[in-house]
Amino acid sequence: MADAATATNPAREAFYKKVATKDLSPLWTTTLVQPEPAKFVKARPHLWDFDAVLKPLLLEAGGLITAKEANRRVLSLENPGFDSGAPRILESLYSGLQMIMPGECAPAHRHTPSALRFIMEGKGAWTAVNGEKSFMEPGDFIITPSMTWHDHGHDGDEPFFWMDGLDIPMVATFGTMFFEAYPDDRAPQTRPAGDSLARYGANMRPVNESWTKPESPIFWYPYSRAREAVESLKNNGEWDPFNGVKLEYIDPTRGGSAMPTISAFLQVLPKGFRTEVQRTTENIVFTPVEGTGRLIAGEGDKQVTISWKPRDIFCVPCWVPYRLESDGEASLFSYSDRVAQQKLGLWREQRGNA
Ligand code: GTQ
Repeated sequence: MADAATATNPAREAFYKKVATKDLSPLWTTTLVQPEPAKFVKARPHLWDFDAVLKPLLLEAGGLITAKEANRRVLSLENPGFDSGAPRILESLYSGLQMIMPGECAPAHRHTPSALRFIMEGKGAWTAVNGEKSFMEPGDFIITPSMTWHDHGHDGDEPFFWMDGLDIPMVATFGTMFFEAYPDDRAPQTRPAGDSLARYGANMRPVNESWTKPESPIFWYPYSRAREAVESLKNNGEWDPFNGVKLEYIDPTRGGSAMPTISAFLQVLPKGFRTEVQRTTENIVFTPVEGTGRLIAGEGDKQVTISWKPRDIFCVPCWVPYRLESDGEASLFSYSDRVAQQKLGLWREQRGNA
């Protein structure tokens, strides 16, 4: 803004006060449109430690409140760049860590935000989506599409942890927030476990069945299958210098992302790999499954080096340059708002230094 436009000027000040009483503001006194994301994006690269922080605090919460009382026993990840109160990990994305204890029920509900689960630790818990149960194993990726009934249960004998990724901030921007509780704790089971994967998960589809919804018909993407795919490509030695081997979870009926607003990926970095620097407008949440390494993110005096290990959760905000380093071989799950940005014509990337 030119100094002349904001310099003290009694006639202008009087005018600004007057327009404010009419629910108006002069655009020239505001900084609505910025030259680049760094001047606009508040989120910072940050890591939440699973073993030292998330798990012990959730276990403590387990002694204070049941899953049913809490509805969802979740600690929401609040990026330190934002004011507290409307939890989000990045400008457009929500992330939380959820724990369910043996025998507990997280009651059935549905909402307009789309959710994904990425399984961190435990045995014997399940999520039911649209009448179909998925038994969850560490590393599995599960989707809960917008307005599908879902409840979580646990038949095992140890605490069970998963990461929730939702598009809550995007839905909140539009104002299109709806939530309904199901009248009973459990929504009815109408299809056998594994049904959606059998129908659509074998590079085949049921004859005479059409699929027109904006999300994948598959709810459950087991880690074993995804890991096997990246392993084969890894063994063929085709490394992308920016991402190692990185595959996206897709909707097999269209070939696009599994969810309409969130993209999800599994990538492998070979032993001792250092990716080249890149930046994209994507807001990205990572959680390592196997291996340890570092995230180097930001520029100049804002650059940070963050060490990661399995089940930690870390984030890279829009347009922050970053690279990843692995010690031994590593695999990382990530989700981002890439598909939403691409649909809106906003996505861009820069590979290497400018
Ligand atoms: O499991 O449905 O972390 O509705 C936040 C909102 C989890 C869920 C969250 C939710 C859920």
